[in-house]
Amino acid sequence: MYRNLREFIAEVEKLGALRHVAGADPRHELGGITEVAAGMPDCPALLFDRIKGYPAGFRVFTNATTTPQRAALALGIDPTLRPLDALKAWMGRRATLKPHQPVAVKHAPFLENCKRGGDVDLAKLPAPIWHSKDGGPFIGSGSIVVMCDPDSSVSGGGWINASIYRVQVHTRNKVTVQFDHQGRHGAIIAKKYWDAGKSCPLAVVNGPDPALFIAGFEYLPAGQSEYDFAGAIKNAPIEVIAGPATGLPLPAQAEIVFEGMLLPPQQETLPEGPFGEFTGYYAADKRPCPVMKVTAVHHRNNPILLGSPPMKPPRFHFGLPFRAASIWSQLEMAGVTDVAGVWQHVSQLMTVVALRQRYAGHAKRAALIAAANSYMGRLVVVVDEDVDPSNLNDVMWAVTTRCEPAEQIDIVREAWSSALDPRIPPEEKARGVTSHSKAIIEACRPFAWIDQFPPASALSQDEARAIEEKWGAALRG
Ligand SMILES: Cc1cc2nc3c(=O)[nH]c(=O)nc-3n(C[C@H](O)[C@H](O)[C@H](O)COP(=O)(O)O)c2cc1C
Ligand SMILES: [Mn+2]
Repeated sequence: MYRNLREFIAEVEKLGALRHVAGADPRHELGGITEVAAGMPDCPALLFDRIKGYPAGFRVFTNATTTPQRAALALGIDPTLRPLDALKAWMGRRATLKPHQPVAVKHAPFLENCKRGGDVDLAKLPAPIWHSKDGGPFIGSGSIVVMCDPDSSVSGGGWINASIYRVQVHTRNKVTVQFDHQGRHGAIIAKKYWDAGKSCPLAVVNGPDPALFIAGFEYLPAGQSEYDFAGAIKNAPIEVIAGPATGLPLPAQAEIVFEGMLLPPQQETLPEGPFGEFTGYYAADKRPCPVMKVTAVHHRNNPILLGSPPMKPPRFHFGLPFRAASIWSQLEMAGVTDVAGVWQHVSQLMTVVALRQRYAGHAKRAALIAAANSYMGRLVVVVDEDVDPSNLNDVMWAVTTRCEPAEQIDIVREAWSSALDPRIPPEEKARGVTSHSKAIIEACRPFAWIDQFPPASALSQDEARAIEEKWGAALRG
């Protein structure tokens, strides 16, 4: 498996999925190219070089894991599997992953170039302004923020949290780190330092390898390190080295690393954002945000920044809906049998569960569990097992032919959303409302007369696959 971002990029190139782009402007153009490419049927990964205003060799890599194929590659799962089979393979593996602790190494390529104190100048790095109305350049769109819980200690092998929070560049040595809510592990850890009247030591890892990028997105229990999860994905420990400024264990294979202090908000904040969001809107305004004073910057020669700007759906950071894999596994843990698949569409704003109904209420039971765990999603659909939940056309066929709206749509009120929800009315948002309602669409054949439901005329998925195997070559010509 790839050892770092560079080896991953080489694997992507071998699959024929990498495009090289020279001469793009980091102000709006680089983000625009990324968005257009993400909307193309093959959604290529992009390696930008000769970025306008920056020396050749300072590169930005985008659309890293945006297809099912590259998301599978990042997990070490066969990239030729059908997307639902790949997600199922991941769901099974995820449930049995054994945390793999990092291993300390003596050398880190990112120490090839180091600047400390007054020599720090973040303007030397190509941080793109991704979307036209963004409040500024964001170096951290796919970067990992590393902190150590003060109730443990770095030397004592304390809890290292390493997850993704966006990072905006403000001055030559100041960036902001944005927590969506106060329950984020980074927010909880920082507050412990601040409450003790201290700044919080932290590092921002730009250009992490994709296993860390995926781990940084997972909801892990407090106390569990994303490093251990990334190691488990790779079945090899993440190599770490103590940061020269903070002593924090930093991924030795990273491309660009900042170290510094997150200042107590009573001391300083800066207006952060706005930033184009994954829903395809700017639903959250500029707001005061914790400031990181950067005291050291390190980078490899010819560094590569991993960029993962949010984009209008269906474009999403990950081509396999990882949160759907968690819901699938939660359904199994809760004892819901016969789940054929779970998928999310519209950048995780719509969840679909497919199952073979065995008893009255089976489908609704699954739907309620899925709804409870669908972050910001207004739509949960349950379909029968013959419908491929990853195929939106198939799902809509079931919705339009098996669901009687007057009987099979339920609304759950005051459910889990966030301040990024574009549909919460302004006056409610101003009051701090972050909930919304969710529709559950039961697009299953009604269980009471399931045996009398008209049989489907189309081939089953297995029959279609058998035909494809036997006749596919003739059909493709
Ligand atoms: C590309 C990307 C950007 C993200 N940006 C943010 C962000 O700016 N703030 C935030 O709180 N969560 C963000 N998230 C979500 C968190 O990384 C994710 O929920 C993670 O599980 C939080 O980790 P924690 O449980 O250690 O706090 C982002 C996720 C991705 C994939
Ligand atoms: Mn965490």
